Amino acid sequence: EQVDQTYIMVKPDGVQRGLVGEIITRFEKKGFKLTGLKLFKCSKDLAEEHYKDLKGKSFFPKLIDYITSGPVVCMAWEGVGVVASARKLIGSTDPLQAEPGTIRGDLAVQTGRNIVHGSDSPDNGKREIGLWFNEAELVHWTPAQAAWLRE
Ligand code: DAT
Ligand code: MG
Repeated sequence: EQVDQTYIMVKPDGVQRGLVGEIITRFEKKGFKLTGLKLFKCSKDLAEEHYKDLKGKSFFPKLIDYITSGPVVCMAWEGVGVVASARKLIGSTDPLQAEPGTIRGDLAVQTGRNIVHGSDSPDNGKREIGLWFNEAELVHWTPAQAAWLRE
């Protein structure tokens, strides 16, 4: 099977609210592999490149202000089906519509403060990991539990 990568980011509100550990735990417990992790303050240029598909939307300037307003936690996660599964774990863009049990469904109330980002396709996962990480910051390793997660 195809092993994919996804870029997950705890947004500034998630960091300020002390939810970093909780969010990392959801992906760890599911059984995906962490391959990159850092606390980071991003530039306006990087935020605009990351969200370039949304350039022109009325909320774009506010979105860029929000993402650059404080530190974020950048993560790369790897696994079979990780992109779609991470989107399910995260829940709908509007936290009020997100199902209970999802990160946004459990921990957030507004689209403009939805605490976490997840790539929407395997291609965007690769693109975004390339934007936010240097190759030297990514770690290729075999978790000890691998044989107990997949047959
Ligand atoms: P997602 O983060 O669920 O992939 P998206 O890619 O459509 O959602 O949008 C990126 C972010 O932009 C989203 O997390 C919050 C913000 N956003 C999206 N739609 C918005 C809207 N209608 N009003 C305000 N912010 C919005
Ligand atoms: Mg998106």
